[in-house]
Amino acid sequence: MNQQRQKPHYSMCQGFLIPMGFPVTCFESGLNYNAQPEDNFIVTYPKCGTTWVQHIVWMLNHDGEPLPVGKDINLEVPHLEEVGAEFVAAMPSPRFIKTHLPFSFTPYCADAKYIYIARNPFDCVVSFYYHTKGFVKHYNFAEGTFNDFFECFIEGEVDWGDYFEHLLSWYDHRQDDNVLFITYEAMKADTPKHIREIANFLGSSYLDKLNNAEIFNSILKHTSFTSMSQDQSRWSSQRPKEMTPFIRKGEIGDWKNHFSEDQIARLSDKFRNKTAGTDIAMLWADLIPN
Ligand code: PPS
Repeated sequence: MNQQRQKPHYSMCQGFLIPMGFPVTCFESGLNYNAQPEDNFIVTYPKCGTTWVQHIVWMLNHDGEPLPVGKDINLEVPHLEEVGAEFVAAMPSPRFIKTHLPFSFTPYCADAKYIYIARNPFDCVVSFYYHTKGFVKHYNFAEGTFNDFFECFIEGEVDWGDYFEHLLSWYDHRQDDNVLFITYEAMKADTPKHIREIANFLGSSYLDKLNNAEIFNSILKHTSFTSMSQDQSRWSSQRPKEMTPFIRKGEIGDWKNHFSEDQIARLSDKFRNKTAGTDIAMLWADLIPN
């Protein structure tokens, strides 16, 4: 019997679907934030490694101290579209700011820095599914299935829009001086190297901190999947306790436990079509189907 497909619920702002809990006025003002030369943006399509990098930069900025319980990473390294421009502008400089916006919508300043993290779309959609199911008051999708969500994702009918449009918009800028383009998978393969790369990109004062072995080891330890799995209210205070945790599996290839043959073929086709003429497939050469 054909069951009717469920869809997450969203609000709408400036052509974007947004989670229902996000004040539309904040989203709108976030788009108009006046980026400053000392701003550092962490930019991702949802579920591609944002929180991991938010915590790395927060710890770099706090001499290796982990984010204490009771604080919320999305206020410390605030999510621009959630808190709005006024909140971000009132922060002391240098600011560290999270955004999920595609390049053309991201507030731009030639002297600001942008760290972009990409993750393969197969694992991204699985992570995004659990996210959407879990934040009940944002999406009202607690009963939705992976099949339901997959259809929304492949049509680009999810919050922040189409995965591929987002990736392509930033991939075009991967060699800009003020952009650091990394992948979630590369970070997992060699985390110390990428923590160094992030620190180096932020500036010599951050890189110097890593010469202190205590600071470096503390950052490595407290930003590991195991450490970040603890005290998760730091990253997801609004997630009901009974739902799948926000820091969920942190694996490469979990998509194999969720996709049907047909879904593999359809997402692979979309991947091929959307990225034709680029070498994006090389980012995940051994990880995803041709
Ligand atoms: S969000 O909601 O867009 O900000 O989510 P985001 O932080 O981008 O992505 C969440 C996924 O990242 C995984 N994660 C990590 N993986 C490895 N190491 C560390 N330290 C880490 N921290 C977060 C998290 O588990 C989500 O992926 P899945 O596949 O769902 O586990």
